[in-house]
Amino acid sequence: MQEAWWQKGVVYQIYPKSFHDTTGNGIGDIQGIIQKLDYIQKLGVDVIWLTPVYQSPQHDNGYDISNYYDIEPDYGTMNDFEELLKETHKRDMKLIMDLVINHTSTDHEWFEQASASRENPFRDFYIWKDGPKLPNNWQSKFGGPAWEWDEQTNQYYLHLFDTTQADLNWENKQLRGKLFDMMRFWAEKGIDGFRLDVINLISKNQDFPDDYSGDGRKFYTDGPRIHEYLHEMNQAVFSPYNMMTVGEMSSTTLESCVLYTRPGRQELDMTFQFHHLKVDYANGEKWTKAPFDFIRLKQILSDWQIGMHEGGGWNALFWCNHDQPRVVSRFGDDEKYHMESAKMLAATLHMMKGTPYIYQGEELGMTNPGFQDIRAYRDVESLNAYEKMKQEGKSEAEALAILQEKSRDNARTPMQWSKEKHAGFTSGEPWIKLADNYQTINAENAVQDPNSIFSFYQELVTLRKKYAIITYGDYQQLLAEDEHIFAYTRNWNGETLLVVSNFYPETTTAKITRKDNCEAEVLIANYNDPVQLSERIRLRPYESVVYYLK
Ligand code: TEU
Repeated sequence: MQEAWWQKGVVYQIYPKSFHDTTGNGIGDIQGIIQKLDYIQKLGVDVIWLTPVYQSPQHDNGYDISNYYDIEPDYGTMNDFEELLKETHKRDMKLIMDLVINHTSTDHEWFEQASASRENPFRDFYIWKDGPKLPNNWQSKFGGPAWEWDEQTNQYYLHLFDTTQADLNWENKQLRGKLFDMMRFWAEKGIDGFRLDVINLISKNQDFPDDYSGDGRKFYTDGPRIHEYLHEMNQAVFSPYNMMTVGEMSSTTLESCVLYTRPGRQELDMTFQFHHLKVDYANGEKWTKAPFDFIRLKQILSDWQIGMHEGGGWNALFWCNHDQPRVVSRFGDDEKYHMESAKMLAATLHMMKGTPYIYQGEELGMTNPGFQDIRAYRDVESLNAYEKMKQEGKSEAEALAILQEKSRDNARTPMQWSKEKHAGFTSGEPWIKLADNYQTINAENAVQDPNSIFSFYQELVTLRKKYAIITYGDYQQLLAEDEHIFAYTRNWNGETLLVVSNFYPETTTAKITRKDNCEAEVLIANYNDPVQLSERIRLRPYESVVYYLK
């Protein structure tokens, strides 16, 4: 396989709204990112992924774009963006932008045109169906039917997300051409790639059938023409500009992701999949409270490690993003073993094969805020889910307890820079409340402490650069049935990595069968006195050790 720079890279994700505010309006901005570039560079990452900063009414925090060609005024101007790009490149980092092309905002000019009359030339850029009864039983991912009635023209339009996010009709060649032009506009500015929002949903089954066993997703997920569209996009934009691409794949399969990312097919470079982040959904339902299924977590990650390796595809590795609860609160312990468990989770993921993503604040071990009041929540999905849970008979307290664990707002509290007021995020009133642990969990403390979670992430990034086995090695799962330990080996070129992590607060013993007698070096560990490799490794609470054997 041909070597690509991003195979050795690490990506840092920025959610601008919550990163750093320089104007005092309580909303992060592009100048705020520029001020913090040195901090990001210190982490050693190669790429910054910026979630959407295009013009948007912000019903879904920028994933509802009203103008692809300009910057949201709350975040700054095009000049600010160009300065950010220049300053990022100056520090030897790359910048990829978020591309939301499954849908636009209903405030986008195309939709305004399309909904003006049935004869409008833009009508076919969206998906319209006759009423009066709903065209099918598909459900919006944010709750309720996926169809909204348009009074003006007496038809329904499809929206897989919010009612203000209308799905684009990818069957229309002229639309595809316009989207590719827009992508080339950003490529010409010199950006280094794209993260493609819910990109595996763009091709819908044109019969729009009812779904008798689900919410409709089987008729548009990894849909009929998806590979054709991605290849076309690749040839029109990604290949000519030599871009890095990562596709966000909703409810996808391993088989599809191998096809999306196998280099010869010229579609995408890598994919995000979410199966490992549904192991705490009771009966597959997100809005539930359930302990996470550890055996399943290991199995899913291991299957994807092996499957993508054997299929010649490439994984994007992540625990966190702007849609997910904080991992230390989710699979670790955000109180007693905060430091140990945050580091253990990091090591377990970063030693896998793929390109790791660090979501802002993850490197500090930022936690879920545990909001006690529904008025603290901002996210449209959470607010809809709260209402629905109450309608279904849950008490306010029960519904809130679920939001505390599952809400996307868990990831969206302001970045904790210092112990100053509002954690140094803003001099005004933050658009969303902070977690109240910022006095202790903050960047100022972390960067000067060689023992911090931040320093540990720094070390993980450095190791990836130094040891080719982390990039290229294969993967074998060990102790698949063990209820406490996540263990695996990587092999490459006569070298071996052995990763052993205790996911629980009890001490436990890992029995590792070894075929060889060679000396093992500890590459990284989250306790200062890690045990030497033997056939029985005693692991303390949340202990993680990575051994290197040659
Ligand atoms: O998310 C896609 C998506 O389906 C989810 O991760 C979503 O948050 C989930 O259904 C929650 O249960 C992407 C973006 O990352 C997200 O922020 C946007 O809201 C969404 O697409 C629509 O553009």
